[in-house]
Amino acid sequence: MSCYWRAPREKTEVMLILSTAETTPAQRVAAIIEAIEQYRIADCDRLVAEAREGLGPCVLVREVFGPVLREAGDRWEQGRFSVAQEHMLSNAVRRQLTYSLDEFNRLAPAEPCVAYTTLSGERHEMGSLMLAVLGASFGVRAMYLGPDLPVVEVGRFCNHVPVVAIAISIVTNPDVIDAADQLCALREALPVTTRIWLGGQAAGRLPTGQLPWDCTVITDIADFELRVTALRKQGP
Ligand code: B12
Repeated sequence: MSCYWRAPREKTEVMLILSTAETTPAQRVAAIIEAIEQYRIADCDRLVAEAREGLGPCVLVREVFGPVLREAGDRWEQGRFSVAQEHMLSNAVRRQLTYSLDEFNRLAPAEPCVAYTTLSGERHEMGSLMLAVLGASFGVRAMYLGPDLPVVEVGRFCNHVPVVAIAISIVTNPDVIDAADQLCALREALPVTTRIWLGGQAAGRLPTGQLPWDCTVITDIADFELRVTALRKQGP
């Protein structure tokens, strides 16, 4: 349990902020949103870090980081959060996810290895980073390449590093970023042995008939978990 006193903002206000093993994911989400609402950056950072320390990666991603990012993003779209507030959260979450990724990767063998990225024009990066953390937590080394990557660059990377699969996160409407064309070019740029995994909230809208032969659309995290677990058992 961690517990500390925050200096009161007004003479009458004394706030005890508690975070215990019993704090539910929904309470964590509400506390983080409240901290951002009031521009309490240090509290936001601390609450996000405590969520990572107190929860396993699946619950963390599905029940805290996913919902809190969506809530903050929706408020930003509605004009209720400023860009700076949205960035406060994204930065805090990104830092903690990167920390987790390093920790899990240190424990995972060098091979097999899966790379994670998004196509050119796709700036939504958090789903990809979260998936990399989940993959590494299942014991399969994760190379997070960052978002908005031209397929030529992805191909160049995979021709230097033995990557068994490249996981692509599709969030923006696939028509807008010509996802099918990019995926065909990606297939050409990759070694034949590298599989293409597709997922994310707009992956279901991909024109399946126009995709390269070996693209697999992974519809949920349970399916992803099965695939990375199979890779781990298979070994290098
Ligand atoms: C934050 C946000 C942004 C931020 C992104 C910041 C960042 N650094 O990532 C910014 C401000 C940049 C942004 C910009 C835009 N955004 Co935006 N954004 C969001 C928001 C609010 C949250 C997205 C997020 O981080 N989700 C959290 C993650 C964890 O969830 P996730 O991506 O679904 O990932 C999970 C799963 O899907 C899965 N997964 C993800 N990838 C993969 C891959 C594989 C292989 C597998 C198996 C699973 C998997 O695992 C993850 C963990 O569970 C959503 C709203 C929403 N309801 O989602 C809109 C949303 C995604 N954005 C939207 C839009 C339209 C835009 C803009 C076009 C807006 C504009 N007019 O400029 C631009 C486009 C930018 C671009 N070119 O990419 C739309 C997309 C609609 C569509 N499908 O076309 C949404 C849905 C908002 C809406 N209600 O309309 N956005």
